[in-house]
Amino acid sequence: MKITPLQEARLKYEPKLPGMLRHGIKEIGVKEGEATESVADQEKIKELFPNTYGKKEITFEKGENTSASKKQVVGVILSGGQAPGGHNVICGLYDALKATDRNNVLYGFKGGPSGLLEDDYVEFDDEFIDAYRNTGGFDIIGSGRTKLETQEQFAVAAEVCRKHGITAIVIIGGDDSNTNAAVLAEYFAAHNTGVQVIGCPKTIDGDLKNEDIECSFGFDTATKTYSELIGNIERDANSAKKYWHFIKVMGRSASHVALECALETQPNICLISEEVSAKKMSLSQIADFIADSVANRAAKGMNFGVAIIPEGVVEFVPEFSSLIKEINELLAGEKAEQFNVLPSWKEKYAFIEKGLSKEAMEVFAILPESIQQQLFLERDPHGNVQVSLIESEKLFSALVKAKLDERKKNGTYKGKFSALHHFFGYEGRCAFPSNFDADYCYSLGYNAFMLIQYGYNGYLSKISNLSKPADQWVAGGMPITKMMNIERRHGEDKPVIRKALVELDGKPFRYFEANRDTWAVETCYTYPGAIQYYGPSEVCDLTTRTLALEKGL
Ligand code: FBP
Repeated sequence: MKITPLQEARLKYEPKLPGMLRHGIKEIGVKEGEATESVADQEKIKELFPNTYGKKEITFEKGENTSASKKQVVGVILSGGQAPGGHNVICGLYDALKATDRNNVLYGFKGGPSGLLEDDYVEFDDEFIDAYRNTGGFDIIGSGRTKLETQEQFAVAAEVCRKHGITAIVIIGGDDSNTNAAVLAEYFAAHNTGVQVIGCPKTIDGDLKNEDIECSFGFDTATKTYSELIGNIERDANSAKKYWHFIKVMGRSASHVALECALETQPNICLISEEVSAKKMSLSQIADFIADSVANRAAKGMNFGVAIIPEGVVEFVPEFSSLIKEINELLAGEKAEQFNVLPSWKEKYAFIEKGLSKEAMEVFAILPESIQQQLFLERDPHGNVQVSLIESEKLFSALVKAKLDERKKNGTYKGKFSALHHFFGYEGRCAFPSNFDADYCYSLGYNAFMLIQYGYNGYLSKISNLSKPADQWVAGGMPITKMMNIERRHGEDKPVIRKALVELDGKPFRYFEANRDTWAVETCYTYPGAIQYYGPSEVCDLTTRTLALEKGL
């Protein structure tokens, strides 16, 4: 296969490990900390995880490796959406496993968790692994979104492990996948299978973080990739001076990605879903907020701008969520058929008008027709509206245009408004991992093997002190149950890892809030440029602004 010069150079890059993991494997000792408690609902979580609850936090340090020596056969799974650096988790895991004993074996289950259930796997060797070092993507074994959550699935997984003599499973995934890793770990312990489960925190969305996990991998590279593109667009906007760019960025629900991109590029507008929800903002209020920026800039002769829209924002607008609920009700069961056979949009609209409440209809009526149709025509297999498909960047630019037209009529606005639309999501999920993600991921994988070797089960691989140079990073593990609480999911109380939304009293948001009024009116764009892989450390090893601000830098 032909590879490019950058690919070739990246294959040779040597990821940096935390200082304490740089000694030979025989010199990695372990220090156990305090026993842990879950972040909430302690009694319930303890009852659900009798074998894995309350375990101790652990840290690795230079010292004698006191782990029992036994042959390790490890299976690894990539779960959920792609995130840059996933390959390096596997490379780090493989290197630590082989450095411990050449006879150890690493299997990769293909296509996500379903690979484990279907016993579909590859066995890694040096040549295989070497072709994927420091590369983006999950194509080494593929990923999938099958959830490992039922007792039947766990029994199948246990049988596959027994068949291959597997001693541990590493699950690389987000909050849901790691929640399921904890449940699987408990099952394996309760059934004396002898199989350990270790999780690794992955997702570009950045919503798997807490007092122990400073960030999920992939967030760094993805946000740097989007920020490069947004910066380029800002420069174009400031050159051409004729377009407002509405840019939707990925992040299923939390707005960490949007906020980080805003901190990197200082656009005129960035919506933060968590704020929209806290302030119970309506679509009309949001549109006015953006229109004010357009008008204020136009008054200064600047008929251009950049607005960042987080992917999940519409679900955080209370009146929009109510509308979605009513639409789902309106088309439940047989009613969907009655709706579908109506021959024209006019008749369908009449059906909708009759079925929705007055409040819901008011919201529906202000949506552009293309979005109205999207809500009714593109539905998931359960018949529900696919909110993630809504082109919110187009929705908001249309609402802003309507506001400006009104203002033109009453003489309060005289500027021009010409909008262009973009969606940045898949562009960032498989980028070459930044040095930060390459190092962090390799360390997570290497560290996961140390947790396995020391016999830990139901732990998340934890690398911390990430805002410092890698030699000062701290390696260890945290029981996944510590991060759990009980939440209502699909009508049932479930133990889950708490999803981290943007904290409105957190330092990243506070910084943004303190500056955004100026950014809304002036042109304060910053241009991060492309990720740099080679050169001075202050250019190549930069962490995200979010992490820096959270750490008080
Ligand atoms: P994970 O939570 O699995 O990491 O995936 C996150 C994400 O990239 C979201 O940002 C996005 O909304 C979603 O996946 C897209 O999913 P799909 O890959 O199925 O289109």
